[in-house]
Amino acid sequence: MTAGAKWWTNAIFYQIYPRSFADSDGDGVGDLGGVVAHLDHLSSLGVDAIWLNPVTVSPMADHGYDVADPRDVDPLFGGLDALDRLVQEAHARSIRVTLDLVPNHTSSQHSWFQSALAAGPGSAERERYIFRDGRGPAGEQPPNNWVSVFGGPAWTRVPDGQWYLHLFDAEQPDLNWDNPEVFEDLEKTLRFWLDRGVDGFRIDVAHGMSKPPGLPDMTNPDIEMLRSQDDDPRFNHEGVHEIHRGIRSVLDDYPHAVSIGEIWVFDNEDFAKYLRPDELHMGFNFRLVRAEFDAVSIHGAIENALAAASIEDASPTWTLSNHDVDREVTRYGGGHRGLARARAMAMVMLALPGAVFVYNGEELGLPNVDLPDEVLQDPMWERSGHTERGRDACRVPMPWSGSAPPFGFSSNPQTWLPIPPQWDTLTVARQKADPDSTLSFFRSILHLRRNAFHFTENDVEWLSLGPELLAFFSGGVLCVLNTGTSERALPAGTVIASSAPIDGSSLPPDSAAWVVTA
Ligand code: TEU
Repeated sequence: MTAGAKWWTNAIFYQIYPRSFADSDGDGVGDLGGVVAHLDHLSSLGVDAIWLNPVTVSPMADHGYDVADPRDVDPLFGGLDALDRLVQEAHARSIRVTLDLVPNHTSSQHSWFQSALAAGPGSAERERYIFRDGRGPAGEQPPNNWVSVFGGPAWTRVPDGQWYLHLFDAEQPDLNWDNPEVFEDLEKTLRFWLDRGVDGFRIDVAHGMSKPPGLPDMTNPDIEMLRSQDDDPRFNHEGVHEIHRGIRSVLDDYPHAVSIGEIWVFDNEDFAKYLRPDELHMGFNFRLVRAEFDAVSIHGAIENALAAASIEDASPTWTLSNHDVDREVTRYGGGHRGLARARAMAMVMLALPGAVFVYNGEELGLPNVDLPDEVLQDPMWERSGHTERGRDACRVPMPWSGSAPPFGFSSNPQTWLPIPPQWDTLTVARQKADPDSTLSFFRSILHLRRNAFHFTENDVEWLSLGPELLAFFSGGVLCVLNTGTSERALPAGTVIASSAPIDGSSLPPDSAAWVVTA
């Protein structure tokens, strides 16, 4: 680390989806006690920080992203005491804890929304959300044509005839960020957690919150679910930056704390605006998630992500998967080939300067799971009229040990999503004992990222080794990826790691190597 660099500059974050990590109380749903029980797993990976998906009080319509009380922990996850204990135990192992903050919307069960429903049109209570009269002679049409990210209209009508906006599920009404009370309450939430020793926040839908005056129609309401466009009026409105400045002014009172925005904005200049010195510390850049397994596509994603962060001299960020996208093993084709490519891409990601985010199960090489209709829980499934299966497939609980489900995840055989029996070969216990496993591979490359790379700048030096080869020097190490179909020669040097067995002089298809050339 350079002098004055913040702890997150080249940090390894490990994302925990709490429902799916480990269950300590036998209800079949993961909880914070489960996280504490498995902190050794995180220590052995050598992660610097945890990002916990929401654990605040919630009816769980969107598994915690519908927050009913932002300043308390849901009993399902063990309550506030369990979080305090996690923070303490993680800190004792030098692991930081960052929470998910959900400022765009609340749960419809939040006391504010319940009072807004009771108080009626024109009331101060309704001004905390986005209520409007409908269009058409009797107001029977929604106020505009916006669609929900999860499918269907973004408006729901209440019994007195008004409509309220929800960019996500109907149980997630959007807050009215033009109302100063909304920021005042968020400030309380930020200080509440930071005063308890939390190390920062991943900010949900950080490109949302602010809405354009008059709520103009979308030009493309037929947009795919979970997608938005840079000129989409639902997101990335200029007013969002004032909100981030407000958040930053609070975080600056806690210099140890980091903010990382979930920013689904692809124009580099627009993306960088979120990273100005008085806004977010870092922003998730999703180009690598969207890249094909193809040297040109990956090169473009890395170049753009580096360029976007460098506009404001921010740390770049890298992620291959999270709880909203298909697992990379599946995205890259599934089976042996998907796994080989996922391992190779992990080496590309871990060779890059900046913060990296590993999603729980990625270190085991977990694929998506084909789940039967009757177990699906993502609100997208219902809202899409059963045409989109949603994100459950990448949220299946972690297999820890044993030879049959629930694989030590829970004492309860009824886990919130079923774990496939085929995962007996993928458990942590089994992989730990096998030096050639994906887990052993991850441990070794994570360790090497910390010890063999010396990142001094947020840039890489590209090498041209031929088509279908991606090659770059970074932190003093050469990373080479072969996205072609034939074995290719490696430059001379010492191979310090490879994603597949290699003889030292050539690189098989679908694999990567780190080479020290000096
Ligand atoms: O995700 C936001 C989300 O759904 C994006 O994938 C979406 O495509 C984008 O906003 C469009 O620009 C976050 C959480 O990660 C997700 O799990 C939640 O369901 C969602 O917010 C609602 O809180």
